[in-house]
Amino acid sequence: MKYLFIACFLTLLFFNTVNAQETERWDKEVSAKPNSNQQWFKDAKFGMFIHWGLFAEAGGTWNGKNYYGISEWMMNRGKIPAADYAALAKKFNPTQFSAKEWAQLAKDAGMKYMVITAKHHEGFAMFDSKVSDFNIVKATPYHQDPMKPLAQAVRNAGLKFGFYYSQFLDWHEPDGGGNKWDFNETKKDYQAYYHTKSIPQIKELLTNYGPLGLIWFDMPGGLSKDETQSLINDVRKIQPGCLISSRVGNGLGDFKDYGDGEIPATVSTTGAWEALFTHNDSWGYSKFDYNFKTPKEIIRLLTTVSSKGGNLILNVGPDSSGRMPAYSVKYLRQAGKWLKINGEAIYGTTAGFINPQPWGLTTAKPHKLYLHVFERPKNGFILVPGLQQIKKAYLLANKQQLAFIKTTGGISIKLPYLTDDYNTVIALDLIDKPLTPDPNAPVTVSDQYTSNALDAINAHPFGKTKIKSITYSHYFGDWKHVPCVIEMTTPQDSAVFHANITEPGDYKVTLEYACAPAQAKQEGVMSLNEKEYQFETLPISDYESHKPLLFIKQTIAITTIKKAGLYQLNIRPLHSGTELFKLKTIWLEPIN
Ligand code: FHN
Repeated sequence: MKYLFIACFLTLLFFNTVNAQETERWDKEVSAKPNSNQQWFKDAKFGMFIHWGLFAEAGGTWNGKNYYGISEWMMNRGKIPAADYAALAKKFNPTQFSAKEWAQLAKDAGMKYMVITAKHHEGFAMFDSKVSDFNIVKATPYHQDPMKPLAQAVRNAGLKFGFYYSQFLDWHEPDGGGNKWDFNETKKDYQAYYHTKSIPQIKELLTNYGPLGLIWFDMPGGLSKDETQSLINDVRKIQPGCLISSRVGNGLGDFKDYGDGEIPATVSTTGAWEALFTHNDSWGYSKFDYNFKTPKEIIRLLTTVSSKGGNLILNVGPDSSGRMPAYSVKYLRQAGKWLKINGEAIYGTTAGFINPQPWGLTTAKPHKLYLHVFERPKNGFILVPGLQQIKKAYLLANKQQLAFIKTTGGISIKLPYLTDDYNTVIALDLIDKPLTPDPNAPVTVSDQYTSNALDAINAHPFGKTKIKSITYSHYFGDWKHVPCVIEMTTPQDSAVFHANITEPGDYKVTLEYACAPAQAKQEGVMSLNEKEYQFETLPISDYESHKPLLFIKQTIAITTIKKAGLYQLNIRPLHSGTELFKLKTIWLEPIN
C-alpha cells in the first residue's frame, strides 16, 4: 500500500514538476509578449476556481476507505478501474445546483472571474458533449448541461467565465494520459486521444458556451511545442479574446500559473500571473476536509498576492447535490464585504513599491500607494520607509484624513484608533514618482511590534548557500511552499541579513528552521552587534516532499542594541559537515 501511495505521489510530483518547469519556461518565452486581451485579467485580481465532477459524488471515500488530501485524485490513488469509477455517474444528480446562486456567490465574494472544470483527469465531461457519451447529460440521472446556464449567469453577474480542461490526463480513456492501472502505457496513442477526444471537446467548449474570458489547461503532456502552438491557434480562431493558462505547456500561454498553493518568493515575470489556492485543502469536494481559510486569511492571502502584482484564484469544491460547502459560502461572502469597502486598494492595482514592513504590505496605482496594515504598532504610528513627501494620507474605508510627519526614515503616519482586524487600508496621495523597489533594502525591525521577521527571501547567500522554496505536503497533493536558506555545510557558506533596527533596546533572536535528526547537533554561529552567538541544531524533521516538514523556533541570543541603525546578521556553520538546517525565518522580538 505504501508503495502504491508513493507511486501515485511520484506521478503527481512528476506532473507538478512539469507544471513548475512550464512556469520556468514561460518566463523566458512568453512573458515579454503580453497578450493584448490581458488587461481585464491583470485588473481583476480575484477569481473563483470550481472543481466539480464525479469525484464530488465520492467526496474522497471509496469502498469505505477515506482518501485524505486532494479528493479528485482518488481514482488514481485507489487505482480504481475506469469501469467501476464510471458507475459514480449513475448516482450523480445535482438537483440543488443553481447557476444563479453560484454566480451570485462569486460576485458577493468580490471575484471578477470564474473558472470551472469542464473535464478533469477522470475524463468525465460536465457538459453536453457529442464527442463522448461519458458526460453529465447522457450518463447521469440529471440529464442537463449545467455549464450553459452557469456561463450565462456568470456573465449576467458581470464576471468573466472560463473553463478548466485537463487536456492530457484522462484516466477513463485507453489513450489518455495517466491511467497505467487499466491500460498499457506503452500501447497508448496520445495523438489519437488528442484528435478524437481532447481537442474536439475543447472546440465544443469554445463554440457552444458564449464568449470565454479564459481557458485553464492543466498538467500538460504528449504534445510537441508546435502541436501546442497549433492548439493555441485553434483557440484563437474560435475565441480570439480568450486567455490561455501557462499550463497549456511548452512555455506557452497568456498568463502564468505558479504551483498549487504557491506564492512566488520573487516574481519572475513582467506578464500577468496567478497564484492558485484551495479554500480548504482539496480541489474537489471532500466530506472530511474542514480546513477552510477564514475570511481574514482569504483577505490577507489576496492582499499578499496583489502586493506582488498577481491574481489569486481561490477554489471551491461543490458536492454532488450541487451545493457549495457552507463555510465557503459564509467566508467568501464575509471576504466580499471587506472588498466592497476596500476593493479600490486591490482591483486594478500593481505591486507595491515599498518592501514588506512589520506592519504589512503595499499595492499601488498611478499617484497612489495603499498601505495594508496587518499588525498595529504599539505607539500607533506606522513608518513608510524611503518616502520623502506625500500629499495626503487617509483611511480608505471612510476617507478620514490622517496626520503624518516626515522623519529621517521616511513618512510616519498616525493610525486611527479603530482599525480593521482583517486588513486596515491607508491610502496615500503621492507627490513624487513611485520609488523603484529595492529587493536588497534592509528589513525594518521595530520594537513597536510583538516580533519582526527576517525571512529566507531577505537573505543574501554566500559560498554554496542557496535560497530555495521547499515544497511539501500534509496529505496527498495539498502542497505547501516555504522559501528556506539551505545547503550551508561549511563555515564559508553563510546567509547575511540586513536589518534597519529603528529603536534601541533588548531583542530576543530566535531561529525558525527544520533539521533532519541525522544532521542535527551540528554547531552554527550567528554574528550580530559585534558579538558571536553559537548554537547547536536540534533534531526536528526529515524532509520528504510527500510528508509534513516540521519547523522549530529556537532562541539563540538576547542582544542589546544600543543605537538605532543598520545591522547585519550573519549565520553560518561553525565547522564543516552536512547541511546545517533549512532556515525559514529569523525572529527579532523586542523585550520592552
Ligand atoms: O492534478 C491537478 C489537480 O487535481 C488540480 O486540478 C490542480 C489545480 O491546479 N492541478 C493539478 C495539480 O497541479
